[in-house]
Amino acid sequence: MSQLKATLVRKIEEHRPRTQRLLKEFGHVVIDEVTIEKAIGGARDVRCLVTDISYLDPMEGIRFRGKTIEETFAALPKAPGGEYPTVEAFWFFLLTGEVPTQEQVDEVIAEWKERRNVPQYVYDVIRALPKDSHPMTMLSAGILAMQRESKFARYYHSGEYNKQRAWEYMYEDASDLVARIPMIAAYIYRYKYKDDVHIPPDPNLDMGANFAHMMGVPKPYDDVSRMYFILHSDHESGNVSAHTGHLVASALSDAYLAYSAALNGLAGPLHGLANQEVLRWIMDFQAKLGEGVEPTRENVTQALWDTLNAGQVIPGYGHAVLRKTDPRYTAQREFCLKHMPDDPLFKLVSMIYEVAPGVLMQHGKAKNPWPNVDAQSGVIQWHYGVREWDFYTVLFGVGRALGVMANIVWDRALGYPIERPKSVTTEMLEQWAAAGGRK
Ligand code: CMX
Repeated sequence: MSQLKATLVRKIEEHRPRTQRLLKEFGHVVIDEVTIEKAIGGARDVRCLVTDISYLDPMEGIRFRGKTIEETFAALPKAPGGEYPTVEAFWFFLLTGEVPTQEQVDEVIAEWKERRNVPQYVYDVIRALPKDSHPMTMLSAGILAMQRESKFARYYHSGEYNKQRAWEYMYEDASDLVARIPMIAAYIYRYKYKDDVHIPPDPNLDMGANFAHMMGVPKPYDDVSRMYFILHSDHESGNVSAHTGHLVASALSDAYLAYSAALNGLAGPLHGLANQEVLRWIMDFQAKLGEGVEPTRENVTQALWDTLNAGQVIPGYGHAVLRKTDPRYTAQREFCLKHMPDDPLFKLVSMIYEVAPGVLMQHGKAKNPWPNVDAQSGVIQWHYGVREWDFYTVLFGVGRALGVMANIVWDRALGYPIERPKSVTTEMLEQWAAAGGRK
């Protein structure tokens, strides 16, 4: 058994009694209330999901396994010659909550190389789509097609299915999926935008470096990829992609079914697609300014108001939980300040950051006027030559796989049941409103 799996076995055995005790002895304890506003308003803030993989504080931002982004980057072993940890080290940490040794990381790196082979029929499915299909559609279709490989589904139908052991098969699928998804993403990129010329994987590289290699983008894109995948991995359980993955897997659907569905949620413009929308907004803005006209605080302010007055959202700003600048934004901004401070697009993104919160506050609608992860991510890709911005959400999808997969492994380990919230009718709400509450 690998050291990762052995650690996971130990962690799961330690954890199971905690969940069982909470359910048996304290199941009746009230932890939240649901108002009419919350029921109509997308269950905002209702505490009804449980995960230990990450936690999002509205003011502080995300913590992975109890560590801030800074602490996570500092704690995990770095890639050789790189500034950032390997994705494999982060996967070990996300799954187990323990910081791996270099030896443990090397074992995961070797294991992912064994697991990463994508069957040809998956590529054939992608190629069967019209080439101008959105790359997120291609990614979701590729993951869905790969469902045939599911070890969990095979186990379920074997007649030997045992709830206690189900997580091990989910772990197998989850590990295969996280090792394969960068291969599929790089394939889509080269297929769609690089004349269908592909670069074979390099057996000497970790996941982030191999992804950069297969994309055909030189250093420091290896570190950019590591940073990007780690930052986008998880944002607790209630966001659309994480929640969709959890929901679909709760029906004992396997990891491929669950993640294809999660990707479809990520592809929405209010969620992951916002990163491509940020670039599109900036390009539209520059095109409207015309050649030779420099962006200024005044013309940026005007463009932001034009967007709001047209009834549209400012992409990359606002958040359902966060109430301050997203630390994932800040982490990427720090990367830009260090590696590309004079990039004109970065300067423009920084100018938008100076102006947009004030505009949104004056507009008075958004509860959070501050930037989220998507406001800053595209500019880094653009700088290193990945300028096909409709691809950016695919990169988000590769990272998000880590969080969703870690969560559904634990969902099975802790035996979480099928998810089934209760709905009510508008008439019921009206009756309870008149009565001052549901008696
Ligand atoms: N620009 C303009 N209006 C905004 C806004 C923005 N960036 N953010 C919120 N608002 C508006 C909402 O549309 C809503 O308007 P209505 O009352 O007319 O419906 C009002 O402000 C209140 O919304 P909220 O409670 O502040 O925000 P929500 O929790 O409903 O939605 C989010 C959160 C992220 C969908 C929203 O802020 C938004 O649309 N942002 C722009 C898109 C974006 O960047 N999404 C990426 C988020 C991160 C990620 O998932 O990747």
